[in-house]
Amino acid sequence: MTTVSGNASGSQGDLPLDAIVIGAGFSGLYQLHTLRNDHGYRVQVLEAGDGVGGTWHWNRYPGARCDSESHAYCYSFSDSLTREWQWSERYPGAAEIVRYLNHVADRFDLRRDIQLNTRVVSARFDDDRHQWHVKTAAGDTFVARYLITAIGCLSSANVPALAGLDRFNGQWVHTGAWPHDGVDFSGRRVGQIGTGSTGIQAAPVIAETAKQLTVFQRTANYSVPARNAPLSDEQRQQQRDNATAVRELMRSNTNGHPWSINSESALQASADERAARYERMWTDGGLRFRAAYSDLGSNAQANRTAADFIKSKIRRKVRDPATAEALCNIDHPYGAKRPPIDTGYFETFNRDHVSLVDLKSDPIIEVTASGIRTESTHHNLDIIVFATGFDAMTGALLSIDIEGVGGTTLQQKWADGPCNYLGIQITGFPNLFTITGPGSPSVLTNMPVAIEQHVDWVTGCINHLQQHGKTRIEASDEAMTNWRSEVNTAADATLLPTVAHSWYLGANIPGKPRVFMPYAGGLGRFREICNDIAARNYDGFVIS
Ligand code: N01
Repeated sequence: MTTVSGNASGSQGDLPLDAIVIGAGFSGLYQLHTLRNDHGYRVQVLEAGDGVGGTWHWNRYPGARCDSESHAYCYSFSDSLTREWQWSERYPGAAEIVRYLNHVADRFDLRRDIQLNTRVVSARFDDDRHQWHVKTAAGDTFVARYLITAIGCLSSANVPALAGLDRFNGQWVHTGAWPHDGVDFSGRRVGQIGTGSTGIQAAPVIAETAKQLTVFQRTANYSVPARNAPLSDEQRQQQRDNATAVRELMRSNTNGHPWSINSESALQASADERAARYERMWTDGGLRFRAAYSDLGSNAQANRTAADFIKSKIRRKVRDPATAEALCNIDHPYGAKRPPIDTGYFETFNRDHVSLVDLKSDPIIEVTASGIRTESTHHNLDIIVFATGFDAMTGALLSIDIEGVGGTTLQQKWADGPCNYLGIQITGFPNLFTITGPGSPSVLTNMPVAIEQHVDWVTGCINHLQQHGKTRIEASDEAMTNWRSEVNTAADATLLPTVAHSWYLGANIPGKPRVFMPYAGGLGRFREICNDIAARNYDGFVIS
């Protein structure tokens, strides 16, 4: 066992590392860059994977592609990086994002402070010295003043506990931990469980080579065509020319995407106007369909107009009427669960070797040695693909044994669900910052924009402590309780909490406390709140 420590460039006297960052995805890379390159702190990044890339390092399933547009799904902190990097398609594929993040790691000389293949298993706060002691699976200990988790919101894979899975003689894989040497579907009978954003991306690509694909659907889902396409030189030039204006827009609007939400109500438009607008947005494709009217996210009646439009499109695409009805039997408002976008998802069900099993009417009983048995049928399978999502927002944090003041663990603190201040700090866990933690806008936004906001705020906070000779910051109980009600109030102004089975509420994980996790008040508003708190000497935090 080794203990690693070192001196910051004069910044913290004889203290060990200034900061330990867990994770080398979008958050971890930028946190390292800004703390070390911009401000001279000594930082160590610990990353479980054998490469940088975070989410995109692990999610290499067929069809893995970002739903945000490439010119927006990237860093904005460096103008020269923005000018240099050339995206190839409207939406970046997983491999291209991994290439981009590797480029960033090289471009900003980040690798020398990133230790790969290093899984953090525990972290303990030393209350006397105001330091975090972080242990890895290999038994090494790292010590630093600050601990920053940059471990992603969707990084703890959810494999449902299906009876008999251990007896299955074929291969099974989860999309969030995809084998890096790929999975060969050719000539194989594949069962895919899950029809969220991931499943909807994966099914059409798996169907291209599989002998047979059976999609097991528990909840039918909306999807709008992505309309992915290669970017022309002209489009790329236009994006570069507009980069500054688009960056300002993304930083100040609700969801961090490069568009504004139409300010008109769907209910004030005539039926013809609505149809024309939805048709236009459908043709343009992508997540911006949600921005067609101001009240789609907040008014059930307005939402139904968009939902009915999408269902009419699904019915037109899918030839078999029973399959079309099962795909349209959607039990929630459009956008109240994270809405996918797709490339040929519904059309895939017109292929002879692809079928849909509606688990609402024909639930899974067990996995057998040779497939999946539902109530009515045994489905013979060679490969099972779990596109069953994640223990979102808290799963990865709680998988590390984090011990705060007085030996209280994060598991104990969050036994009734996550509670923190601004998504970033938890009472009893001083000097711990959780980038895009529960209570932050994160998953309701275009992630890199939300990540940059959180990271910049943390860096500003650490600078503030440094400048004032302070070594400890902790959210107050009152601030944390108030933030919980702010998160609830913001959610209640939308249709998001009306869906009982969404992962936003933790409902996809048996036994997980039902707490609406992300902040739904919008990224622009969140940024103002965070800036205001910092300007008022970090109001709500106890600094010592
Ligand atoms: O996971 P999900 P995901 N038996 O939880 C089903 C982001 N993302 O990986 O709806 C049968 O959404 C479950 O059914 P139900 C994005 O934020 C981004 O698809 O719970 N089925 C559902 O159909 C997204 O929201 C990109 O009833 C079971 C599916 O599995 C988030 O990741 C691309 C089951 C899980 O859907 C997660 O998406 C992809 C069971 N026991 C994903 N358990 C980008 O482009 C679960 N299901 C950025």
